[in-house]
Amino acid sequence: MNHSVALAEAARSIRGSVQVALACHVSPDGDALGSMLGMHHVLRHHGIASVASFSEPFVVAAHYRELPGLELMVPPAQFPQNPDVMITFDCGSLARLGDLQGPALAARELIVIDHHISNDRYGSINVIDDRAAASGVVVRELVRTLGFSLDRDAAVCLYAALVCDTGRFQYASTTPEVFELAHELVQFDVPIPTLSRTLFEEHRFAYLQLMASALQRAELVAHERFVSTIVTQEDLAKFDVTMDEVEGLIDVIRRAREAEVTAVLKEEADGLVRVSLRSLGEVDVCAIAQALGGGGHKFAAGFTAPGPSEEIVRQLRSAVAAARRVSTAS
Ligand SMILES: [Mn+2]
Repeated sequence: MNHSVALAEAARSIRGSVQVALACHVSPDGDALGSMLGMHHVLRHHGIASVASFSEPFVVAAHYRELPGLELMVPPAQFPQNPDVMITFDCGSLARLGDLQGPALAARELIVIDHHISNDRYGSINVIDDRAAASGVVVRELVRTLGFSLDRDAAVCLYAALVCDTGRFQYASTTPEVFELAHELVQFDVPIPTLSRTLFEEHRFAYLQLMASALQRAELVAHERFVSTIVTQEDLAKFDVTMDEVEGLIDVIRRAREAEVTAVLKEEADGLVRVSLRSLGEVDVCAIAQALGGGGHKFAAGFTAPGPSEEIVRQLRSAVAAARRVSTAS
């Protein structure tokens, strides 16, 4: 099914539905929340009942608090068990739906809206554009295909999706089309300074101190062009910070000029380690993450693995070294 056929199929299915159930990936980021809530606003605005949620832990990180419609979401326990039409946003695999995998498997129609190259196409309709800068871009296309209009709240949500996944219009994904969409969205009274400050700039002082300690602990392997750090449960307790506040840490670590690949390892309470990876482009971190059970994009990917963290760092170092050997040989 090509992309425009998939869009048309998705639109047909949504129009014929009595209720649409929306879900995004666990521990949602700005694109996951923004693309899902953007669609939620549009559907409600056009008289289509919709319900939106994501898996436990059902907590939105504080820096997303300016996204309109957070209060319209329901906890996953209130999500329909057998949805007629379900749409997932920015979610590359069923597993990333967490508690909402059951409803996804039970849904009569499952529409997958995504831009991850690693997406395993688990839907009955897969609207996946790996060249799109954000899932929010795909949502804009779907809204257009539906013949629906954006409203102010939807525009703010899609703008948040776009700025988060392009790193504020700085990553390689920042194409002329991205600026065209941004141009369209900012016609809707988007609170740009407030969003910029809350999404990217502002942190609790306690987090800044945790960051200082994580930076001090960071290890650079200069000859492998690899830098990494670890955030432990002890750190969280010591500084009174929650793991969802730590999301932006990698954007500081990856500034190391000596590094091509950056890894941040977060030791979760259940003993699993959540790993985020970034690359400047020479190394395909999506391939590394996929080999370790995760996924993502060429420049930004992640996976979850049992610890200990030191062992994961060793695995990553050899994977990065192997990838660099391949890329320098070709
Ligand atoms: Mn995304």
